[in-house]
Amino acid sequence: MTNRLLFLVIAFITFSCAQVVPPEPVLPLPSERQLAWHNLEYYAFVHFNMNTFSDMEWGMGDEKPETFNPTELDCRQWARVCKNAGMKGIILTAKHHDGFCLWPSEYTEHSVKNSPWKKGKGDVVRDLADACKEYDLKLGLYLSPWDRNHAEYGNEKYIEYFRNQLRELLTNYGDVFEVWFDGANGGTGYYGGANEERKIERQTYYDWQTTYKIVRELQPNACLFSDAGPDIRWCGNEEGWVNQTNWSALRRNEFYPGSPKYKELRSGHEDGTHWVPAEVDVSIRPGWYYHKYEDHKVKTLPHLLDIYYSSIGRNASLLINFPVDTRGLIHEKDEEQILKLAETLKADFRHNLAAGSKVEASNVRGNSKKYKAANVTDSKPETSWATDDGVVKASVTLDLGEETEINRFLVQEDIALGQRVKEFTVEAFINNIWEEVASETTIGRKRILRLPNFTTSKIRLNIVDAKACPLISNIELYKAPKVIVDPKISRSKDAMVSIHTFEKGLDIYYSIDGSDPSVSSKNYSAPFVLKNKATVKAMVVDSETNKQSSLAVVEFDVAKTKWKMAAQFKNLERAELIFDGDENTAWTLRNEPPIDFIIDFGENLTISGFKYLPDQGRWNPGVIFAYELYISKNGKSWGEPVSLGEFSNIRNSPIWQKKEFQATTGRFIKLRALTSALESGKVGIAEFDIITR
Ligand code: FUL
Repeated sequence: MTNRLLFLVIAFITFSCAQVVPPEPVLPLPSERQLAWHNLEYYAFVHFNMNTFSDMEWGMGDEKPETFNPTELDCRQWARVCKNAGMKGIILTAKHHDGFCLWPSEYTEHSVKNSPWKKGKGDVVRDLADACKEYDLKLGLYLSPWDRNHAEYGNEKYIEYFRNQLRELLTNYGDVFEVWFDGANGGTGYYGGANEERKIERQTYYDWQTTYKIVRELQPNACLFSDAGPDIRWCGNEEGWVNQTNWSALRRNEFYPGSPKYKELRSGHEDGTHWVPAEVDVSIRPGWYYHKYEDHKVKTLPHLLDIYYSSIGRNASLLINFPVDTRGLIHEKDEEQILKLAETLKADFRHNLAAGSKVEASNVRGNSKKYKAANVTDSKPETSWATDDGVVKASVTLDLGEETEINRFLVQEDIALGQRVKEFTVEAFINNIWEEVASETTIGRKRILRLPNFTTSKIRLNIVDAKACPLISNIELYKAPKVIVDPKISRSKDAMVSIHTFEKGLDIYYSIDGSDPSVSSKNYSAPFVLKNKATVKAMVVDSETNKQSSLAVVEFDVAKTKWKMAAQFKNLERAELIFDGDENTAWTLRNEPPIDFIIDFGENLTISGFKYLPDQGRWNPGVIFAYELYISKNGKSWGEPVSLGEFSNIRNSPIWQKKEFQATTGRFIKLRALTSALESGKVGIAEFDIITR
């Protein structure tokens, strides 16, 4: 190119760029600190404090500092797990509702300084701050506004105390990226020995504006979290999701910590006045704190994947909690599951199939290069495709150049200029016809659609409605491999065996003769009848990749088709739940033990053992401890128990219990629950089964 030509080209580009007017921002806008926070996306919560040792979720405040005594506390292990999981930071419960402080606060004696851990010389906040630095993670702090230990809770003096503690935390531990203020506030407590109920005026007691100023002054880059922001809002549930429609805008002044309209936090407001994006907080176990009895209830990979796609995939950030255990470590089972999630996400987003595609749009702002369609695939978040003012209906088409199989569609708006899109669809060019594969509402910072697999050579994003001209910064396409986890095998009362996979389109091979199934075994297509005693083994295979799950094995005894609860109970329909083959339904009795459960098998059976699964609900409402078991031919004369004793450790480990005894023939069985394993004194049954000879 001659110099003159080069000059003309440069002059033309400069001229045409100068011509195009940038899109007006759509209010409200995120602040710099919020934009930085958005980019973190995924980070950890750690609930570890006095409750870990008192085995509670909400301590009363009268716990003794001597009780806090982790044996192997290692914040570097937490940091290592979080780093390996792909998380960007850790938020620690420096003080929970029971008031115990993980740092040696100079304003209270109720802290680590009076615990045996490190002979009172320890500081968990310091240890974590150091570990985060070492592993290049951000540090966040949870300071409970409610304090069931403090004598002055409810009056002005407590607010002073709370703010002093906040100052300590925000001054002594380096940079803090997020300050977490819980909405749970006021109620019964120890309160320095008063042991009473203290109600506070949620909207005024804390004078939050003054507290926020302290955070701004000491940690100007920290985002403030609460039900009402001001920077980040709660997502309105603790299960791990936001609504598909999710605005980062909120009519913030209508909210305060603990306000009753929390369900609106799941969607934000289209006409929100402030930028207050949602953060999804969820624990990897049912509880926030560690309880041994939840060791078998760590969320599985499919569940964690659902959470990921229902939070980060829906314009929210994700805060997954680890209930650090009494050793002071993230439990092995929690680590195993979170790493499985990390590995699966890596595979899901390994190859961006949109890269290198030819991109065209129905309208480009000022016909300029600056807002050109190809900006959506240039992997630069700062460049976007935009349309002319007034053009909200517009589409951008990616020509992939060849038939490509896809099942994930990822799209992002340039939120620095506000969240705009109200409605969009995705179409694919399948067999020479444009077919709609998704119809959705908001996008925001990131939207990821999990779609069924389809093959296409072109894909199109249609913006159907927006607050103003759309600004799309990024589109990515993926083909995530199928998730291969063990299948679930169950049998209903009417003897039908079902085998379930997490994903559709996978093959299940099974056997009922005890042999290990292979790809030449029976292929499962629908529930089948299994009346007799048999062991069902099943595995899942992805025929495309030949990837196999490990074996799921369930031993079934005789079917329960004819079984009836023969004892006299008011609520006999509930009794059916213990035969239904569903471990998640249970029958809990109102009365306290001793209680006799008498079952009529409808025929004589020779029995050499029984199995009992207690209620699997979060709070284990009914668990039998001591028992006796009788067998009778006529349901009247029972004789001596064939088995008696206790389900040792059932409170801590409410898993299947199995008891064997000398084979005895009879038509009736009586399980006498003698005592409960719980303080509530209640007993119940999720599933009951027998072992026949
Ligand atoms: C709730 C608290 O009451 C729970 O104990 C837990 O800390 C959770 C993150 O927030 O509101």
